[in-house]
Amino acid sequence: MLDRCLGTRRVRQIQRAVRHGMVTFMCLFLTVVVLRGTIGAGKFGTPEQDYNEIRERFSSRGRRVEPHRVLEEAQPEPDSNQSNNYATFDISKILVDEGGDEEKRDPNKPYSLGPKISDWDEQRAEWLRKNPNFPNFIGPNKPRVLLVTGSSPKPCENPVGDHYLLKSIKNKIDYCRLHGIEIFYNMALLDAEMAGFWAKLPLIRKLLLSHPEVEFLWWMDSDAMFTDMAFEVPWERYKDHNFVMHGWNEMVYDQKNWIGLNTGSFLLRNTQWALDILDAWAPMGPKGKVRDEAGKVLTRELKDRPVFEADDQSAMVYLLATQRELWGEKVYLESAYYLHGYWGILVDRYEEMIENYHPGLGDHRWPLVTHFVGCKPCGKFGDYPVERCLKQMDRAYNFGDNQILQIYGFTHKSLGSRRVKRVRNETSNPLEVKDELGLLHPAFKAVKTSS
Ligand SMILES: [Mn+2]
Repeated sequence: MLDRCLGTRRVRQIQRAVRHGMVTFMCLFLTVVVLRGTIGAGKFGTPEQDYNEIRERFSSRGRRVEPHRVLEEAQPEPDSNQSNNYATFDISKILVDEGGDEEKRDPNKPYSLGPKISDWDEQRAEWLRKNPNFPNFIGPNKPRVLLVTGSSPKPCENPVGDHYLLKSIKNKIDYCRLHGIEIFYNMALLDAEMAGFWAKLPLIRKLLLSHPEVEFLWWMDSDAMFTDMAFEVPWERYKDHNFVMHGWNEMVYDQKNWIGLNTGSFLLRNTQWALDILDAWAPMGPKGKVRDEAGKVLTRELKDRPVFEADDQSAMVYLLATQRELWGEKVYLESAYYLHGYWGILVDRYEEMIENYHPGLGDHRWPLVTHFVGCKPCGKFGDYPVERCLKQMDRAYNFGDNQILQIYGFTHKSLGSRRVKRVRNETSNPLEVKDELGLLHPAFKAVKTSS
């Protein structure tokens, strides 16, 4: 049919051209295959080729250093969005703060932490009865405890703050692991109105209600660290109390001193009573006019309080001092050991403590907690010189960490040193080693078994 249309000679010409084209294509294909094998194929190469290429790129002594430098110089400056340098990257580029969608509360309505609950004790008792595998006591006189701490959802306002937060949570993890305590680290602001020192209130309520198996919630600030890893809280002492804070009755009830108690480290029993005191505590919290006006009342009514917006600690002193008959009976102000210990009076005495005493005492001889009140390690400005704060936080951390390291036969070279040294020789009978403080298998960590 083609013959009839184009003539025999023309057909033969076309056939010849097709054959030539196929030969040319085969040559091209073979050229590509050969080149691919000799000069490398970049992203499409074998893993080995890719590895060699990466190694050459990052090796300053590579065989192809000179040609590479020429190539790099010829390349245009990379877009700053594409830089591999973490040190110069502006973190604010990826921090997205979706604002504006918060529902505004009616400022005329009083603030509330949540729907009114008045039968929590019954609800919780029923739940515990139905869930025997989640007992609120994990041993005789050993309540199930949840330690709650946290920090801002944003990176710290100074370059080392997050490192100190890391040390602080590592310190708490160590204590909690040794003492069979669960831990919750919060980084979410659950209620924008309760930002700052008030953020713990909505969080605590939420956790109490979600975890009926938890008997005690232990709040601890991120600027507080455990310095006595061997001290077990005397739970038995609080069997008739719902709220334990470090403090003194006279300073709170008689003097109404704003530092008569501390809310940086406290124990709260999971009860209806706890929900009620949270409700009574919260109204001074909402930021803005409410918090500012409440601050004036607190400064006027409490002893030695500076002028500033309402804070949770002052509000608690005020609540207890003005409504002692309502709350006082179930509040235990502890001063026999440092559930909270002010760092200013402790950190310079660590060497003296090591010289004369031993962990497990929890009090002025070996404080359970060292709390860096006023240091603001994650902020821009604190109330004390930064150098003193950071240096002493390192010392407190190492003081506590030495008790962890001794379990494994090590210790920090000094309280100011990150470096460690061996204090025990290795042994071929590792299970016969008993650590000095008995922290490897302490009685207070033992869990009851259903036998
Ligand atoms: Mn604090």
